Amino acid sequence: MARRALITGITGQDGSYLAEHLLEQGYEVWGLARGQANPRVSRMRKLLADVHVVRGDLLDQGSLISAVERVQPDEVYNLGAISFVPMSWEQAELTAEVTGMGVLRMLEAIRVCSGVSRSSGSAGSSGQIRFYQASSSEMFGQVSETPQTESTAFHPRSPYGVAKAYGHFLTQNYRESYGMFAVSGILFNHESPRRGAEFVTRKVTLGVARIKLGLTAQLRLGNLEARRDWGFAGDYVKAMHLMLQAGSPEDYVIGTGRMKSVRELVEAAFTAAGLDWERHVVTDRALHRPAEVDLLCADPKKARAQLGWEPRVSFDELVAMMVESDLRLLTDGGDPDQDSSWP
Ligand code: NDP
Ligand code: GDR
Repeated sequence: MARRALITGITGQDGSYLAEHLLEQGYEVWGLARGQANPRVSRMRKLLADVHVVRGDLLDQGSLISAVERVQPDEVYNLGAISFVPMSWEQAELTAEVTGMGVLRMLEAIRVCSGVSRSSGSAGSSGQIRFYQASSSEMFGQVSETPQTESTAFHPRSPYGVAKAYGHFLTQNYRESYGMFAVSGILFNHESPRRGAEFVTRKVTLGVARIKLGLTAQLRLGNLEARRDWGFAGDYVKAMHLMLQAGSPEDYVIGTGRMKSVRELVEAAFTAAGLDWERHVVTDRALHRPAEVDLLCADPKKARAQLGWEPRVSFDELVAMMVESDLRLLTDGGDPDQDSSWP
């Protein structure tokens, strides 16, 4: 019988790549979708016709229990979150509820449905549901060492980072308290043509495409000096799957081990379209964050050694892929804020 996976955050960037990857592996894939008329759910249904949809919300404990009861998954991937860091200052409480407490609700749904009792603290005979939590390099925040490994201390710099740290420790705690197969992937920034337009990579590649096509002349950005370890989302979802196939439940850092600044990202994207960035980019203090994460760089040695995982797409290939995709999208008259932003 096909293995069954339940993915929260199915309408997001990673949800789509993970669903495609699991379908290729022969899984029956279920996506948890929220809202009564969520346009992102219709978009997802069009592109991922083989994914089954179950209704639920990370804010609603009962809905998660019902979803797990209905789907009876072998594996649960918790990708649902408020994931845009600036929004986490504006809606700090909601971020704590969805990105932090949502992890508790999902773990509780699994615990209850697998018959794991609080007192015995061990998995019931109904079989073990394996759980993946989407942890983030934002938990490192103000870094104490570079590159960052699985044992680097956390010093989150945003309500988002704090909420992710809660989910991370809770996942560890459910593993230790109940013997659950619950793991966290500490993933560094990963991007793709399906990245939301609010994140800096996509904002830049869409800006480049608009300037190239004469739709605008200027791109307004915040801090150009921040440095990140950027990889391709399609590579990273494979690591999520590998973590749940491992012999024992452990956490892993996933990234490329290479760091670039926002300035270098901008240069690469404008150059890919034959443009001079200095003629078009303006910086705006209003786009700086109350507390910035200056640099992040992964040490993915453990994932390479234990999972055999390697990133395949280089930074330059990623930027070229995104610029090309956005040029095609806008040339074809697509609206990046609507359904057509997905190739
Ligand atoms: P996206 O922002 O693209 O997707 C977020 C998903 O969360 C959407 O499907 C959204 O659904 C869903 N969601 C939001 N609120 C709720 C809720 N109340 N209940 C259920 N689902 C909800 O994120 P990514 O795909 O980029 O990232 C996936 C996960 O990985 C996130 O948890 C993110 O924080 C984490 N992460 C991402 C990294 C990256 O670089 N991309 C790096 C490290 C971690 P809806 O359509 O209904 O809004
Ligand atoms: P990040 O991604 O906060 O790292 O979180 P984002 O692309 O938003 O920012 C990266 C860096 O770019 C700087 N920056 C700008 N950012 C945005 N969005 N818009 C701008 O105009 C701009 N100008 C400069 C930022 O200050 C920052 O330093 C992403 C999300 O996917 C999280 O969910 C995930 O956990 C982390 O990556 C790892």
